[in-house]
Amino acid sequence: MAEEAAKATDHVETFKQLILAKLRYAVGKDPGNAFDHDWFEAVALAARDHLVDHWEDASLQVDRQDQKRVYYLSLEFLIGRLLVDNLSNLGLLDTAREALSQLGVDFEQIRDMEPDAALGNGGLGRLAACFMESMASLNIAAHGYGIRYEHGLFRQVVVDGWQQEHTETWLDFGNPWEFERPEVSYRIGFGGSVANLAGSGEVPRHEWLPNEQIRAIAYDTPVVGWRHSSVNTLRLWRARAEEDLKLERFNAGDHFGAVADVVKAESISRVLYPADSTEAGQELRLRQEFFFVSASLQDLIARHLELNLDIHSLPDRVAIQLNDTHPAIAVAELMRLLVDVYRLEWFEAWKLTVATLSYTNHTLLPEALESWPVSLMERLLPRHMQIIYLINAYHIDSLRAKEIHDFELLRSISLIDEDNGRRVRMGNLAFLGSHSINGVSSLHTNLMRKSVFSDFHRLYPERINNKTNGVTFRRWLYQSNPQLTELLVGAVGDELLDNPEATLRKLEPFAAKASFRKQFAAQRQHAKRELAELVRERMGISLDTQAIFDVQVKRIHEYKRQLLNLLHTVALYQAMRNDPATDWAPRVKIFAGKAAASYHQAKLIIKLANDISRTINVDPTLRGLLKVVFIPNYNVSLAEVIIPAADLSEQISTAGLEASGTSNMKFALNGALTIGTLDGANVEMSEQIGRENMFIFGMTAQQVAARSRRDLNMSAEVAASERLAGALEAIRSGVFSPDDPGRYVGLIDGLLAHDRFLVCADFQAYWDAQRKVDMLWRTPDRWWQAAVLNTARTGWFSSDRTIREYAKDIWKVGGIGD
Ligand code: 475
Repeated sequence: MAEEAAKATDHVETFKQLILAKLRYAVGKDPGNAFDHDWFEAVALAARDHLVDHWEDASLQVDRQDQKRVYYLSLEFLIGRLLVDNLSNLGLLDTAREALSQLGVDFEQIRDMEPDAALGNGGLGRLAACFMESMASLNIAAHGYGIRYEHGLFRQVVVDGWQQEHTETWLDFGNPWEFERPEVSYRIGFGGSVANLAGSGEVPRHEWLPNEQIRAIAYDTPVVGWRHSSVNTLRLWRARAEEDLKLERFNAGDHFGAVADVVKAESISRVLYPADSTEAGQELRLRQEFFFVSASLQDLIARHLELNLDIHSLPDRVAIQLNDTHPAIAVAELMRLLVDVYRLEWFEAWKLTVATLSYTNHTLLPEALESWPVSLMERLLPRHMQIIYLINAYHIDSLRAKEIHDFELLRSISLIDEDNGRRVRMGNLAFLGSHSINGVSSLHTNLMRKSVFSDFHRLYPERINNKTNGVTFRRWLYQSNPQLTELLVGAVGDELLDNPEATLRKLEPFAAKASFRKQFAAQRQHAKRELAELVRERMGISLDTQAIFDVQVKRIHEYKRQLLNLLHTVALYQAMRNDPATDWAPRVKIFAGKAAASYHQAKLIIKLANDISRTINVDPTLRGLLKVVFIPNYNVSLAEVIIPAADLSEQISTAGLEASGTSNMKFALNGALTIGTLDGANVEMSEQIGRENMFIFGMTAQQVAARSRRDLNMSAEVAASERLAGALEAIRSGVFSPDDPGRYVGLIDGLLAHDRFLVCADFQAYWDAQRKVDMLWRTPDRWWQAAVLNTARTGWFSSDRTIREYAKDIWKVGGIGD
């Protein structure tokens, strides 16, 4: 023990010296004049040195063992902060904390200096970040490929209850984690024409002659796994003009014209599209997609060939995962590279393409399905458009050869949609060009088979498979909730940290122990106080930490039904006022989330949450029984504070519409009870956790489908419920908007006339489930028993489990040393 302690002291001293050296020589400051941000940078750079050492070891190992590599192509990586993540996975968290404390610096304070890397909108982007961490932890040789957006997801500011979007500026103080690699750069073409060249014999050759060329420059961020098992690379591309300045034009006095090309080229990596679950549909978006796909494919093929490998062995050495259809143009670009550049014969190229690519679908919402006008594609990517036509024609030929002539079927699987002004369907392109197509929960995958891809599924029944999402426990338990982690380790042992999937189960018997439940509840109190402190500081609202913290945090979208939660809030408010004698359980309703800038209905829902909050929070007749807060600017860092503090997790989407959900898993892992519909991964959660330990309510996906075939006028549902009618009427008549009583008339009338997401239809079931929540809260023994069981039974939702399934079923890769 003494020896170990001496070693730890040694480490602290060494790390302290490293921090001081970074502060002095990399930041250019002395302890005497350093600001918090300077300290943050010094510590990050010190940690980065350690990353680099392991990084080199890892890449040497991969080369030596000729491992198959995984490439995860994603337009979004919603990373958040990296300091604690990196220190923790390096095993340096305590060392860094102690070193800083000896230097008189508060670790928590400098940790807050790091901006979130918000290069994503929501679930899809955060999943990519969890996967990167899991792949490193599992020793899988993987690269993430994406765009280094200069501006990530907008900063949400709430002014008078309305969302405003402000430019996000995460790079203002530089980014200590990344390495710019100016020598790793590729040309990306746009536009122009296609030359027909005489090929060998009968086979014509084609060459794309773009009329616009820009450059993609690589920026590498190391991604370290748990206990620095391995270090992978996230390679993000920045767009640059070929030439910084047109000198001739400048000299002729045209100062703006001289840099116009630069502005146009660099706009590609300027900003993340803020639409989530809606298709963006603009030329710049298609440019972003092609830009990062082309750079990534050129890069990975160059790496493959550098290892003296033949292009024909690509699928043996390389697996490329397409995160949704955003990178689906990869199908055509890989074909172009193989046929036009590497001169492979078409069908050989097609075989390699399909064997290399696989595609994950994240949503069935029709408004999210990507398609591009043929005219735009022809103008921007003329050779790719030809290739898409050819793929389509050969595919239809192959079906006809199998005696498949059904016109409707051929129409539905076509890559070209002829009904809406000729568009390229990116989902169909991704399906046809991939050997594996996966959904993200069991229900979602089954619905994929029955809906969007039903015809493809009939033709290729072996292609669609399920990979239920998961979350990384390192970030979403160990880092975000160290108090709970300590309690769990105390109960089931250290093994929890290395093998949580199996070890969490050992917690089950502790649910029956009163003393453990008490500690579990005490830990929650601690987390709730921290959140209450944040809310007080940021919003000046004080919260009762003895109340149920009832939380819905996610993108604002009608299908996620924040409106259902708000209707319950209003109904509860009215019930509490009308019936003060009832022993109501005290509640705090917590909302957070961003709305797409152009999504008016979602922005109105944010305003409504704020209007309700303003009215309810000051009503003295409630005696503090109910509070409502909408916390602005939801992001990864805020989630890390909110989730550990939740008692109740709201997962209430219209069944059949949430592909999986991932915050549902994070909440359950931290011991919150879920109130939710049988949607997405909630279904599998209820199988693992037990329905008796959740509050499941509402229509099933099947019932939703049946109800939606009738008209969606809700008069009957509303007439049947005085409570619902009362809540709707209060909102409609301006009780919460006295400054503008008509504000919600359209919203409520719309809901009554056409309730697309069945808010009214599910209201009564939701209300009843919420009363069960109150009842359980009144019997703390039972509540905390269920809470402990939630944590104990959520091990299966680790993204390590998900990634192992991808590795085995889709990528056919093992970890280093496996
Ligand atoms: C699902 N984003 C969740 C999560 O699988 C699921 C769409 C278009 C453009 C930009 N972003 C998007 C999504 O579709 C998205 O985030 N989907 C989400 O993926 C991970 O858990 O249910 O809604």
